[in-house]
Amino acid sequence: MAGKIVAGCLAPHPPHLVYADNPPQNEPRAEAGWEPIRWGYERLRHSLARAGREYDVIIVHSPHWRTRVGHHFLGVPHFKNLSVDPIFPNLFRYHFDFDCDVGLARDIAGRAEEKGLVTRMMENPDFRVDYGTIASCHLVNPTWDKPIVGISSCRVYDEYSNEVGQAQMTALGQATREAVEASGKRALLLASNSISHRHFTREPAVPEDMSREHIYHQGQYLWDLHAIGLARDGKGRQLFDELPDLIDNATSEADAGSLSWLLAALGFPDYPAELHGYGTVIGTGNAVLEWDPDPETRRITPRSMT
Ligand code: 2X7
Ligand code: FE2
Repeated sequence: MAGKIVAGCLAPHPPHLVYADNPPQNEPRAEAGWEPIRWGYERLRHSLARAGREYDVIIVHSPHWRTRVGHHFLGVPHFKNLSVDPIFPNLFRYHFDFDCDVGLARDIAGRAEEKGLVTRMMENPDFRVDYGTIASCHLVNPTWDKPIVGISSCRVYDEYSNEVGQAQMTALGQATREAVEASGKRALLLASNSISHRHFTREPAVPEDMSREHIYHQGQYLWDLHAIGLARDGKGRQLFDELPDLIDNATSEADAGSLSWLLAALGFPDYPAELHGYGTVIGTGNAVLEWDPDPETRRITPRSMT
């Protein structure tokens, strides 16, 4: 049987969300915080738990595993270590312990090479997996009962141009889709990405003090709404084509290519995404979005507001 993409999700990774969840794997403790996004993740998990949505593997593309030469893939069957956010070590010191689907990773890498990309398997068993990979996977599947394919973000957008970045992410997305179909597996794809990314430079004394949380800049907020609107309207191709403008104008970490990779893997969806939640974290815009390629299981809340 041919494999398939069960869902593709925009799954942002602010470490604050994991901190506020208080899972046993994370050392720091929080009182609460950032509920609009964390409730969005609850809704996403509920949606993925419905009949017909079962998946065998999670494939995640993360902005915080940045590689200068090529697209790297986690290449060890099991990883166990401590992941620390270098900016927020007070919020994120997470003890991870999970399996990787190295076979599928190798196949994606091989197909990407055939399309002209440089790739590399990351085979250091002591590698400290980045917090972008860990946070998104934790928030979507806190039991970690599925193997992971982890993909780095190659700095092509910075080192070359947005155009080269978009072209490489298209190839990487297509390679991912082809490898999933050839594998016979059901895959869940996660683009670990915020949208707008202008953020505070001072942390409140209590990081989860929600009286201090708000959007940083109205222009950034409008970019968030525009990107979410395109996703909800089924304009995946337009969203992809406008990502270079978003990158340049919304200080966005979409220059990591995660969302471009996802849209390409989904074949630039012309069907709507479900918005599970939206909110800010230290002023950055974060949406939890889900594209379900299967019209039989797709559930969309009708849009009645712009
Ligand atoms: O990496 C992040 C992020 N993308 C957004 C908000 C806060 C912290 O870290
Ligand atoms: Fe980030």
